[in-house]
Amino acid sequence: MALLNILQYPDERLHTVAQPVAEIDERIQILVKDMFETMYESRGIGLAATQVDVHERVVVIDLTEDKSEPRVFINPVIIEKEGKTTYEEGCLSVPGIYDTVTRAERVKVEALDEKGEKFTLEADGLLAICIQHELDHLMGKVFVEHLSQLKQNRIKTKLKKRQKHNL
Ligand code: QAP
Ligand code: CO
Repeated sequence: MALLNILQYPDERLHTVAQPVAEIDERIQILVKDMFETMYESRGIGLAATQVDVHERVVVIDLTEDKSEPRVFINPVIIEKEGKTTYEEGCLSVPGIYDTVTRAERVKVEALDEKGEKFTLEADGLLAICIQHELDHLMGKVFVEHLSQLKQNRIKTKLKKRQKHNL
């Protein structure tokens, strides 16, 4: 297993649109394992392949404290959305920054699991928010892009300063 490097906003590679996974082979299974290890190590609840500079439609999510409910979404598509909800979101690619985003309250998602089996999931609550946040990453969108341009500029300046400082 291996820890992967997480791209930090405003890295332009976070705006890459991911391609569908063509075949769920050993390479994808290793990627999924490494993404879980990386997410758990940084105490996240969701990670998209885009964030580790792999531009294929792979997402991992585990909302639990004890790593007991790992969920894999390969080639996920949201097929239904309902309602509206707001949540104070964060992101492993935007460390230390949290702000309120409005999204659908419930989603129905179709995807493949790590064995290539197709499944459909109806989600609400935090899981629905996390699925939408991670699928945004696969489309090259970071949660701060739901905020005002003024807030985006402030966050960019803050993170660039911090990254320079840590060189
Ligand atoms: C996306 O976010 C998400 O700033 C997953 O210092 C967020 O795992 C979905 C994290 C909110 C739904 C609701 C962020 C860890 C983790 C940080 C994360 C940090 C350390 C964020
Ligand atoms: Co994120």
